[in-house]
Amino acid sequence: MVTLEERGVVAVLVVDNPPVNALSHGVRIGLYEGMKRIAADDSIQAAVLWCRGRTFIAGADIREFGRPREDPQTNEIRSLMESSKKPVVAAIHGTALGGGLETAMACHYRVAVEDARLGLPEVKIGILPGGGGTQRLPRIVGVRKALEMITGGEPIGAQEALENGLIDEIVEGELCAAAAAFALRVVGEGWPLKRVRDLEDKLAEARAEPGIFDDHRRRIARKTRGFRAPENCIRAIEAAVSLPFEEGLRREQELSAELVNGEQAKAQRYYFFAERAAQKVPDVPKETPLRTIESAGVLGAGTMGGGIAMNFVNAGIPVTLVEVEESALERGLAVVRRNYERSASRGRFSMDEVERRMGLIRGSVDTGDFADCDIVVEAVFENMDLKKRVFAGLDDVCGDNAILASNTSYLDVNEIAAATSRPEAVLGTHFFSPANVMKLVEIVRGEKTSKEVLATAMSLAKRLGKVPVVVGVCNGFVGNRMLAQRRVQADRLILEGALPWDVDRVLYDFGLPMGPFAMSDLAGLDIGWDRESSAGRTLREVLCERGRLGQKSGSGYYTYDPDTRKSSPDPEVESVISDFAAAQGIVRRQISDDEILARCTYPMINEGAKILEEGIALRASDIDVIWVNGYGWPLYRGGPMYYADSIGLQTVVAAYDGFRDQFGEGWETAPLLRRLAEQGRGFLDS
Ligand code: T1G
Ligand code: NAD
Repeated sequence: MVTLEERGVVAVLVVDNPPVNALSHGVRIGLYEGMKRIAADDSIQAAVLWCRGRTFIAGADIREFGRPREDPQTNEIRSLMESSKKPVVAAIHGTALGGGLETAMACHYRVAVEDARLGLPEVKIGILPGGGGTQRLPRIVGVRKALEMITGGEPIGAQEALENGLIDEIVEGELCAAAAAFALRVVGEGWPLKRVRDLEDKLAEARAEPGIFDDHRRRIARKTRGFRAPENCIRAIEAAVSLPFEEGLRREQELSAELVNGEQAKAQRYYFFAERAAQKVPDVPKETPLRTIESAGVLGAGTMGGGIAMNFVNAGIPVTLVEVEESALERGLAVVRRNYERSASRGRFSMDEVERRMGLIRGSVDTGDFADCDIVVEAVFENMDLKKRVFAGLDDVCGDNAILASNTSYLDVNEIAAATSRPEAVLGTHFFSPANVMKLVEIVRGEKTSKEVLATAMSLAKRLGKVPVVVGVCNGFVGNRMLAQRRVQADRLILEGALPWDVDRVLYDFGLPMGPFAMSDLAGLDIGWDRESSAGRTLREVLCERGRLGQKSGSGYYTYDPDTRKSSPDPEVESVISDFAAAQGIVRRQISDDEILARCTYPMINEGAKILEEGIALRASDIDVIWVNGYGWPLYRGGPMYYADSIGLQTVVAAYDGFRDQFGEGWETAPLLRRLAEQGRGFLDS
């Protein structure tokens, strides 16, 4: 996995461990022995660390986690490099991540190609950079930048790395040769061997700013709620500032050990591979030819259409956005513009960039303008007759090779496809709201959707920076179908005795971004509500009749402060609920938090089992990817199916049986769930 190639007096350590040159055991042995040889061989004056294939070392081998790591350890290798008497230069292309960047930081110099990316993403898999990263990065880029990079986990580009001192030069031409030339310059001009461990000035700056860590804690509190790793990352960086290097390294090890074998890291590691597995469709091979997508169309410029158009624009794909009439088009375009202007005002890009992006959108009220689009995504009202009509129209105006996609949330994609002469080119692309932000896209595969069209949609979604997951046709697909089960229970719980804020609190504390009632208030209680036919049949109807339409009307399940928009529980809602329950003959009782959690999550798990049995989802882990990306299921709990396995399917089934005895109908377990529980198995090992 590692060879030593000599280029005159420069020895090149060549790592070749596809696909991402991870620091597997063989690589560690090769690097260790290579460094020993370099030290011993008098004809060698400098060394370059360079990787074959598509990337520099992308980190530790995640597959080796969870068992003891065999010697040599990477820290020993890094120590050999850093203390080498001959200069060592890292030559970076692709991504230098995690243990890869940590190794590069143990080199004396780093050079990179223009499009290289560098980062410490460990926090995303629930751990911290345990190879000296928390000690070396702040010494190079400063504490503030290191905090941001290590607790955020996002890589930075070569240009930014250069500005922050993380690399010494951006090189052009053949990387390995350029790095060897750089190493010769170091030797020839007698440059000092920069040992990162000895750098002090950036740490001194931070010592003069004692509030720096707590500021950062406050800044990331909302985003990292419930996660353990970010706090340990911060503590390790604090140690870099307050302790000598070797002691800092030991502290990093302790803080790392607290995380590595913990439940969160296990769940997040599982999720890392789940997301990658979701990109594979068993009967659609990697070699499936793709259709070319150079231009897109979006029909409907409402809530979803505008956001979907932004996704294309952000990826540099020109969009034709069509509405029924000018006024609706103008409204839609104004929302898009406002979103971009907000990003610009936050410093994400310039006002010129706003204009450039807006310039990629051609607004129109004529579907004839879709004629040259390679794909059209429909986002009109959720109504089957309307969808069939517009698809028949799209079929007429679009080119023979165009893909026709629907953003429907619930409707039968096969029926929509049948309205066209090209059902093989029709599928669902179910984006989530806000469409320009949420990563999930359920790719709904119709009975007749061709493999080529499916593969093209998957690849396109990735190009848009999304996480696509293939699902089959059924009411609500995977995500919304499971959500509906939770909704049924949430609505019952508040009649039986819980209050909306109890249910929301339990789910929030579980780690979800908000509970079902806060969510209703946000979306509006009047979706699908009709004043004319409303007759107080459901609690929601009663609230709407009282003008409580949700956040937009200042009250819904909660009451909202007109200035701060902060929500608070409302006695009126409490009395509406108890009156409504009384009218239905329901005697309210005390309901525990445990019951709330079980009744909200277990029916989702049960529905997930049905979805698997019906083949609507290809694998249990796909369901988890959907819930993490589309609904904010806490990553550190892996997803609902992983969660089910972690509490044990027998526990779920026993609770279900209990609820069936208590409530009767509606509590039948899915056969797959019962079968696996009886066999003592989980969804993920089935
Ligand atoms: N270990 C093992 N396998 C890995 C891997 C890794 N680190 N990274 C990727 N793979 C596999 C992946 O499962 C997939 O396999 C294939 O490589 C291609 O990946 C001490 C302890 C590098 C940006 O977290 O972010 O260092 O599905 O589809 O989109 O501090 O992979 O084909 O069988 O994602 O081009 C820190 C994780 C480790 C980097 C490439 N490093 N990787 O993206 O391809 S912890 C990471 C990525 C650490 C030290 C600690 C991305 C990528 P298969 P892919 P890609
Ligand atoms: P919306 O009401 O905000 O927008 C729909 C737009 O379509 C309106 O601007 C309307 O003028 C336009 N329209 C209607 N008929 C048209 C036609 N024949 N030609 C051109 N434009 C037409 O609706 P939305 O929330 O954006 O939902 C659109 C679709 O996305 C629906 O199928 C919905 O189920 C789905 N969806 C919505 C959400 C969400 O949270 N809002 C999430 C996922 C999916």
